[in-house]
Amino acid sequence: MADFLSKWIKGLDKTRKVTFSRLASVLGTNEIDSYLWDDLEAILIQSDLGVETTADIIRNLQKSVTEEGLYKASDLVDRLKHELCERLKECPDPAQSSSDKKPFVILMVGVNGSGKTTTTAKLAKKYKDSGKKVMLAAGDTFRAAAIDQLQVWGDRLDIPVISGKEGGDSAAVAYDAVQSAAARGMDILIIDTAGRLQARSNLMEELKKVHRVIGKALEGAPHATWIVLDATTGQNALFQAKAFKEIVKVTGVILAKLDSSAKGGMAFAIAKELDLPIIYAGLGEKPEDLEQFNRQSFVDGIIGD
Ligand SMILES: Nc1nc2c(ncn2[C@@H]2O[C@H](COP(=O)(O)OP(=O)(O)OP(=O)(O)O)[C@@H](O)[C@H]2O)c(=O)[nH]1
Ligand SMILES: [Mg+2]
Repeated sequence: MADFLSKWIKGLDKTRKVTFSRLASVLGTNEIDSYLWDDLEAILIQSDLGVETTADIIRNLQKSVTEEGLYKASDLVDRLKHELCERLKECPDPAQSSSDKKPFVILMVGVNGSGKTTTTAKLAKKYKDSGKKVMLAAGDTFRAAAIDQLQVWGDRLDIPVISGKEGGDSAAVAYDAVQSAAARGMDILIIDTAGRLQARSNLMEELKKVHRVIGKALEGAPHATWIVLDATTGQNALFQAKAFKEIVKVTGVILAKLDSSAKGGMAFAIAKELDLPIIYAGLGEKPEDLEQFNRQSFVDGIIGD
């Protein structure tokens, strides 16, 4: 099996085993009957797909059964995979392809503990490995430990980190970092920020300021604003993302901790309700455990063979 595919299969182990594995018995050797539709509906809803998406998929499958005269449940497997794939949006990483925006500035946002700093490090490694000059900025000035955490990653990956003082102004750190990245001819600057709950309006206002100040330092920046969502929180993450979208122009989602989640099905709800592409998926804690989101690999990972 291709290396990247086995990463998806392994990374989606929990989601597959806890929820989608029951598909095997439902879509096994039986004939298609009304029990099957009930079972299928229950599995898809329990897999965090959301009620509407589930109803939509069932409707389309039933239509193809009538139109094509299918009677074996196993004939539905490929059609189900197709239905699932169709509902996901993927998008190539703009930072990998853009050469006219230099530095390409990425702002990382999300609630506390969602995986922002780890994902920032993973991205930095990926870009560096592809030959780009990368810089990091420790925009989380709330805790000294947060600044240290990013610095440790920077040392490990041999990537420069711009940071301010604990308790300092995170917008000022972001501003300095953009200027420094431009002066030093960096290709990519990734700005990590402090975790903030969407209900804390003062912190959300601060994020707005960080976003605005980055644009003052470099016109058009940030070129990408990615929200890191913790896949273990399931559909809860949707509310967070909606709130962040109202504050700053979020351009994509990174789904972290898919490997520790049984709720990978939330990816479908993200696609439906947020109208944002998933750019990357976190499939483990190590720096190399970040994969560009690929909908076919994702669906193969949750359904298996
Ligand atoms: N298994 C797994 N763990 C992850 C992944 N991404 C992050 N983590 C873990 O999640 C925890 C929190 O990660 P951080 O990167 O510190 O999260 P954060 O969003 O920066 O947290 P705050 O700065 O406190 O808001 C750490 O223990 C990470 O190792 C992932 O893709 N898979
Ligand atoms: Mg952090």
